[in-house]
Amino acid sequence: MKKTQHLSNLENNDHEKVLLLGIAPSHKERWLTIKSLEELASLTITAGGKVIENFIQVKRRLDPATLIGIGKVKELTQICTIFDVDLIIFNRNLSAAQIRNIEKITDVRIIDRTTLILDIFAKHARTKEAKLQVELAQSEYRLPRLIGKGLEYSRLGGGIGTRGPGEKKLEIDRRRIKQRIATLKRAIKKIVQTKKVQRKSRQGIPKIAVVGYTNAGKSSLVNALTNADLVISDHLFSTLDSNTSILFVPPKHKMLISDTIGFLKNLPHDLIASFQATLAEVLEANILIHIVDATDEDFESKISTVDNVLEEINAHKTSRILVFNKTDRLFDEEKARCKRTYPHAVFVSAKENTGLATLKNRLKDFFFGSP
Ligand SMILES: Nc1nc2c(ncn2[C@@H]2O[C@H](COP(=O)(O)OP(=O)(O)OP(=O)(O)O)[C@@H](O)[C@H]2O)c(=O)[nH]1
Ligand SMILES: [Mg+2]
Repeated sequence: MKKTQHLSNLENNDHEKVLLLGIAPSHKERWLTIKSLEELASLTITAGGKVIENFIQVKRRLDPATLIGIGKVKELTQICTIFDVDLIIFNRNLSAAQIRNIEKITDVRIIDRTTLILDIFAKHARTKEAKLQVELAQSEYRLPRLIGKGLEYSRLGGGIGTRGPGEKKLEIDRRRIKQRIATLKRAIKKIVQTKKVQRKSRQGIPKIAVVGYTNAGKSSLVNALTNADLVISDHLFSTLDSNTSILFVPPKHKMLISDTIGFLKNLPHDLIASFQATLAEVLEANILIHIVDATDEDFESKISTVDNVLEEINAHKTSRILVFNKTDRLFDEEKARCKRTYPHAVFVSAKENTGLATLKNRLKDFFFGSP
């Protein structure tokens, strides 16, 4: 069996060969799975992998041991041999037992969608805030997935001879992770408190937070509006913490604008909860700029994903300005259609600095009323 290894740690083998696996509940819903595999492919590339093949299985009733059933896993094994696949990424979450069952047959390493996202987070975490939050998310994801041989056998009624060291070691691992989670939570709480004090000193200054799907152009917009020097890249989740900059709006207004972590479809609740320190900026904002990549053919579903996450973190009641970005890449008729559908939205290009004056005016009107 191949050893478990982080995708981002593969320095000598930059492009691990990856097969993506999606499960559709019916033929009718197959296109949704195709769409989500496209996103999984972007995530895989961001993590440093190379997508060799996609595998979609239509299955309504999942097999508890292997999800797709032993027959399909065997078929998968053949494909992996033909294409020399190093890693299979499932587009849904798997239990530790499921991973082991499938690995046993395929002899190829298996990871799930959340593990992939956490891997990218670990790769991109630069600040202390981001690093602590990512480690917390990883530990919380690992904890319920720690299953030792002893526990597995005793659950199956294996009895004598199956308990012992396996289970003991497992208990120690579990305790260690729990202790680490507590330490991380304490450290994050400290950051939250420090930030709270900082925010208090800025009381009275209007606060804006930029939210949106990952890669929509949040950091680019903040850079374009202010003179910040935030990291911009075509990779997903380039930003993992919040950065606050000062925004000057003529003639003499000063506001604070925060760039934040991007959202993604089907983010596990625990993972969102781990980013408490970063999301505090969103909760404290007087108004949110919800930025959308106008060139994304699937932007409507991404708008609703962002709406859902905002609801989940209890920020859905905050006022919001919808901003369509990357309009430099839209044809005139596409832009006109979008304007008809979203008459209250603002259309900008963070790259070419267009539409920014309109956005600033909207913010000014919100905070100070129209003249
Ligand atoms: N054509 C075009 N590209 C843009 C525009 N704004 C941003 N981009 C590109 O979109 C990609 C993502 O931009 P970022 O600003 O990093 O996006 P983000 O929302 O901060 O992304 P994450 O932090 O990774 O969630 C980069 O390749 C940018 O160059 C725009 O107005 N037009
Ligand atoms: Mg960013």
